[in-house]
Amino acid sequence: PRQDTIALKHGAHRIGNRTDADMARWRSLRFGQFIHWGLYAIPAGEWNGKTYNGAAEWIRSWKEMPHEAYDQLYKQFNPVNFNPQQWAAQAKAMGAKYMIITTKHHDGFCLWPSKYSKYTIAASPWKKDLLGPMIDAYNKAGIDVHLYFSIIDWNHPDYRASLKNAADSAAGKRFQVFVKNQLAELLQRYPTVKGFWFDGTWDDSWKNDGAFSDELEQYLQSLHPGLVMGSRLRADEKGARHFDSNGRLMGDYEQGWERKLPATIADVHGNDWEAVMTVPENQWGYHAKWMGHVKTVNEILEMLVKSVSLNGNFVLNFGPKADGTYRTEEQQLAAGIGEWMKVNGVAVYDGAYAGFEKQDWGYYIRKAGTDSVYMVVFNIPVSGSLRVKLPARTALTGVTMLQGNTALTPEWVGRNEYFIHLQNRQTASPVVILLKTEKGE
Ligand code: JFZ
Repeated sequence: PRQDTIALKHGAHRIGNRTDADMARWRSLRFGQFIHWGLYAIPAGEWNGKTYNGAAEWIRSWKEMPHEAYDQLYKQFNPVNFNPQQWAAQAKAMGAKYMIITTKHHDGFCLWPSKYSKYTIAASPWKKDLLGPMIDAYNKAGIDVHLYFSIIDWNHPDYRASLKNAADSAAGKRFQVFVKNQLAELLQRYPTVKGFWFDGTWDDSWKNDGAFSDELEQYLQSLHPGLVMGSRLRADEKGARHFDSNGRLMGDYEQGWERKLPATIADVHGNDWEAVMTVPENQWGYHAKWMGHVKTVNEILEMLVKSVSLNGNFVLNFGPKADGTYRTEEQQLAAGIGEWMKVNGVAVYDGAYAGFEKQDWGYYIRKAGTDSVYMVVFNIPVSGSLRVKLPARTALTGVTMLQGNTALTPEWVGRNEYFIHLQNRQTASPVVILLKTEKGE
């Protein structure tokens, strides 16, 4: 193993991926649903007849919208059509195995009745807890729940982006106590949660106190052993984020893949990782007017499959409306993904990097720890023939297309190379082919 050159107290505390059962479970789920839901769903990207071109959940920071106006929105938050069972059923039908919910975004509004803040769902016309029923419904549907929590809090009087004087430092200390209290409260109220998804950790006040985020991570682990927390939480004592000053990953998985994916297995350095993706270019919360390109079912499936083929998890974001319903585009997308997953999801769950030479037709995924490798074909070549190059001393013993459970006869080309002929097969969605292979001498 490589020698670390810099002595760190608050750097990585583990080399290599976690090997415990809680982490193995998270890793096996592979497909998650992100939900951004909060007060920003009310303006929905519009204020005074003008459209905000930025991300809807950031509208409070738009110069056109006065903070005072935004900070009164909680008086209108009343999701009368909120049906957590329906939300969970939709996620389950899509094939998601875990869900991440914004308990509190940068605006500071809490979806649970926190006793440490007045700016919560309890103060809204809805009055009742939203998180509890949501977590219950998802858990009942067999879906794990993780909690998104923003460190940036635009509503809290003690939040500072940077600490410039003694008064700021005192506020910063009070804010740290507040954060610790809220997180402990969440774990105590919702003991089935599997992890935290931290965000808003890029300000100097946070980056420059690596000792605190390190202590916080250990505190949360002590309250709730097994919790999964990504690399976005911590900084080391030199202010390095995600990777410490020796280049080692902090936290349980690499959490920097935001609206982008690694290109090759070399890009993930052997670490667990997760990508989060928006449906339009960059909207997390509900925006009434999606602008620009909106991703299709096949595009999302390709991102999911590519992620799993590179040992990662993939999380697709939804931004429900203020009344608790989903826009039609998201409903249709979820249904379309689910239709494919019903037949082909077996290639995704518990999937891993296969170790086969990548071909242009798509991606290989290995069912972790087995000899089963799936080909997920996105590009059928003009010839109709898919090249399969097995590793040395490996024989191909079976080829089955999942759709229709059709056995295919491969053509042996030479050495460990084969062709699988799809001829001029037409397909509207990715084709999955299960390869059975055997290691020889
Ligand atoms: C953050 C939030 O500001 C945003 O509203 C949303 O919640 C998203 C999931 O997270 O945005 C980020 C965070 C990190 C990066 C980019 C946008 N990043 O690491 O490139």
